[in-house]
Amino acid sequence: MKKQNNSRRNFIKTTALSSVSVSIGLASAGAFLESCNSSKKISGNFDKTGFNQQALPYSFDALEDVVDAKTMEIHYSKHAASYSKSLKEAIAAEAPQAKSVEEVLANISKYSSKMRNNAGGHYNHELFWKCMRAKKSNNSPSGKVLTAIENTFNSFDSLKKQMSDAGAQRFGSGWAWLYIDNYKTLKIGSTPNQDNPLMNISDIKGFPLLGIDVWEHAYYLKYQNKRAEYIANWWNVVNWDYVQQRYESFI
Ligand code: MN3
Repeated sequence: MKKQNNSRRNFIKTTALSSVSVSIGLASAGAFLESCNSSKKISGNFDKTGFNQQALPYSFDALEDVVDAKTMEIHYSKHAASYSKSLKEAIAAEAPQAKSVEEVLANISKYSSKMRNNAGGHYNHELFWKCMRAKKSNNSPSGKVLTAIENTFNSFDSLKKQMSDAGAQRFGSGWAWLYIDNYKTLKIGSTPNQDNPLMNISDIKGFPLLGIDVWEHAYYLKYQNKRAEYIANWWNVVNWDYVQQRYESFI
């Protein structure tokens, strides 16, 4: 119940700050929360992910100060390409009717470990490339997503600290996430291997807004064992416009 109360408070706070939503009023907010509390499946209105690898939205050397070109090339054209290829094999064998990666992830407990590893791997990387752009100084969120971050974590710096810690403390390979749960509350967490918050078997559940790959293949050539340094630099290339689009598709 505490969670619901917190979420109600956050929602009302966010609502009060939004010029569009001021007229909704508390009665509607209550009805809204009732609908969130139902067993409705987690899904944003965001475009669903297909099974083919999409073109990288920038050149291999575009993030050079933060992610070196060689790492980007191997990561995209070898590691991520192989998740897409193996996912298509698993889809053909186990779920030929499936239309999107999202629907597979929501039912991932029904499938093989090959499906779990590669559906997760493909989805996570397709998201990861779009979550980055060329380095910007003072790179930071703005607009509604910043308001939500400040309401939830007090400050952008606090979000960075918590998500950096989640990534640094993930033992072995995995991902750290900023995601939005079914109560429309922002959360931070991490998952092992190629799991993600859309999987019905995940300990953390929600719609991913931003993810950082903390597998060694994402940083080892440039940073070797210094994962925390890779994460600290990575904040300079986060594409907050894209994170904002994902956020607005969900709220
Ligand atoms: Mn990777």
